[in-house]
Amino acid sequence: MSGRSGQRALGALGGLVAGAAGLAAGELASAAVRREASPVTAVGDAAIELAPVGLTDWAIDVFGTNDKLALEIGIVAVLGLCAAVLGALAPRFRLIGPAGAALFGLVGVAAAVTRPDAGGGDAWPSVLAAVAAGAVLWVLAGRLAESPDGAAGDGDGFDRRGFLTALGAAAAASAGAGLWGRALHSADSAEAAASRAALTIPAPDVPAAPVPPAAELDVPGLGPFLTPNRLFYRIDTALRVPRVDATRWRLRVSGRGVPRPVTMTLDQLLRRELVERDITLTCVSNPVGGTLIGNARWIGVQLADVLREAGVRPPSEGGPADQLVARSVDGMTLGSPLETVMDGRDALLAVGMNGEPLPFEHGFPVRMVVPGLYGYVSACKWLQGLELTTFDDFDAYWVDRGWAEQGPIKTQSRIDTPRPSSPPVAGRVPVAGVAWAQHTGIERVEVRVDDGPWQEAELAAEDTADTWRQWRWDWTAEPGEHRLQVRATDRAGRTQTETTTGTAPDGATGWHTVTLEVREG
Ligand SMILES: Nc1nc2c(c(=O)[nH]1)N[C@H]1C(S)=C(S)[C@@H](COP(=O)(O)O)O[C@H]1N2
Ligand SMILES: [Mo]
Repeated sequence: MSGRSGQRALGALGGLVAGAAGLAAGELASAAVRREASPVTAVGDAAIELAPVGLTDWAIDVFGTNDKLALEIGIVAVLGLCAAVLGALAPRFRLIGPAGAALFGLVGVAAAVTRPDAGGGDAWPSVLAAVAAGAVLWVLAGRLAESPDGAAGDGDGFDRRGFLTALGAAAAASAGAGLWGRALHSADSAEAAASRAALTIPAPDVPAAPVPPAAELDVPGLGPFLTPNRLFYRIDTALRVPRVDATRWRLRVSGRGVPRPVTMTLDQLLRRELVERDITLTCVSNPVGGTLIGNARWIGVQLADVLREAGVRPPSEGGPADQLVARSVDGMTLGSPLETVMDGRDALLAVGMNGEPLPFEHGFPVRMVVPGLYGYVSACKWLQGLELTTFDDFDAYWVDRGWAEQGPIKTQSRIDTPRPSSPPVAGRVPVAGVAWAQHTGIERVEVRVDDGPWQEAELAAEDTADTWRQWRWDWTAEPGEHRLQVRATDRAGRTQTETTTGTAPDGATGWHTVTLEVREG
């Protein structure tokens, strides 16, 4: 290796270590401030917020629930690449290290202080990260540049041994600081975990009837009627799942037409009448045939009761507000039509999900669930505030990004089996899936093969109108390629339209279509 290229390679290595030092300093400092103020998290959160809807939808499609991990890896990779380039140039242009670090620091600061839930100290982790990275790069570059022509006696024209010693020291210090920061973060989240472990949700005052056994069909390939929590889809913008300490949680109800604003603790919430309800939650980003839907047994408090106590009246009773904005601890806002959440349906402030406190991923300690509304206009996780306002005065997060103000769930159906990945053998093939029209109920499901006549499927027993419904239809399948389609009709008499639309702005339409090859028997 010639002296020059050796120097550049070592410089790049130095750049990487300087970058790592910056990340470690940011991690450690954010433990003292707020873990969401860590530069990578802040920049990631900002990227999610600024990304056009098409891009986030694409990311959900490609990476699914790993979309956030992909984003973090992407950010660290870009950072690493830039750090290596800066490091390679630094021995010859000493100022480039501190200048580059300052630039990245500024990006971090800008991202951190513009988070909706930013606190006063949120700029510090990025500032300290930049100082650490800039300083390490300055020192390392100095070792590479210092000795003119073989002064260190190793023939490379620079102080290789001095450089490697400093590099090792910087790497060790970064690893130490990074691990220390991680340990502090996990101590914080241990408090939240302890508060969850200590929480016993009282038995509901109004239990749900048991799920009728006939609501669940015994067809291989058909999922369970109640979706276990670990299989429940997860959609949110949180790069780090908020871990709220339940003992410190408060809910505030305030805003227009709230004569008696309320603040309550979790204990106070749990002392109210608890109801148990089965409700199927659906994401507006669920494509036709998609999996962003799940059905759970929730325990919670009737939201309308809490609102009434605060003196809230819906528009039909002359109340001045028509929008209920739910705000989460991470600054997310979701806006629901007030008339809908107060129309007598089981709009819940939920604390329990399938027999346990809400998992952190699903909104611990309290979230909203409203049957019949897509999650983005109703299902606020990590809830901390309910603000009464009007749709004219306030656009919630997703509405600001082009999604519809109103998000009633569209009647839909899905074929779960057979699927092209496990093609069936000719003969009698059970075709089965789910259909949903929350708060209206499913009236009929029909299946057709190769554009033939629609055939009525057998419906499983209904649990409630707020839950999905399984269905099956027995197909005498001939070998060869075939196309299966399904459509549902709800109890309001609406049959799913054939017209295919994407998920934006208010939910996908069209018939789920499965094309597969039936094998010879
Ligand atoms: N705080 C917060 N709540 C949120 C979201 C979010 O990004 N942040 N996403 C909403 C969306 S779009 C959906 S579909 C549901 C998903 O709930 P789940 O992740 O428990 O399935 O949560 C809703 N509540
Ligand atoms: Mo969603």
